[in-house]
Amino acid sequence: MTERTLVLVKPDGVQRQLAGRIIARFEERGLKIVGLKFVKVDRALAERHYAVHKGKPFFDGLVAFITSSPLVAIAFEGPNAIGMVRTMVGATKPADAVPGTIRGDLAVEMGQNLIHASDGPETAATELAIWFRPEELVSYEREIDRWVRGPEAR
Ligand code: IDP
Ligand code: MG
Repeated sequence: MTERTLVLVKPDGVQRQLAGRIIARFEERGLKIVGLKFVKVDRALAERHYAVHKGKPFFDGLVAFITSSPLVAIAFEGPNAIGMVRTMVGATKPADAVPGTIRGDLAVEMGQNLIHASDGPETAATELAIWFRPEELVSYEREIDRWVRGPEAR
């Protein structure tokens, strides 16, 4: 099923100048960019995005970090995109993230694990609405998509 999911290249990714490389990994896989923006996050947006973690011991540090410096927000679309992106991102704790995943290749610190990715269909819908206005998510067809849809689409 075609899905859309939210990816954030968090401030550590921008600071380490890895934003392009991280976006490229999803692009190379074949996921389609349907929204993209560079954002200096304020506290209200950070608290909305991480509302599920409110009250946890790491919440204040997480909000402080994500508001400290700009990030890149991307909406990706593709077959089973939500789970596919999570698999590519790897475990939250970089020590547990297997090589080949983005965190497993590029991160060592839990608080600087480079990426946020929606963890299910409900969160993807909620998070995409937090980060993008409807008109900022663009539907378009690539030439290769016609081959996926079958002969009558070509
Ligand atoms: P996820 O990013 O893999 O979905 P979540 O459990 O949703 O992981 O946590 C959100 C973010 O909060 C993590 O990516 C990480 O940066 C941070 N975080 C989660 N748990 C801890 C912790 O125990 N200590 C410090 N930071 C944490
Ligand atoms: Mg999460």
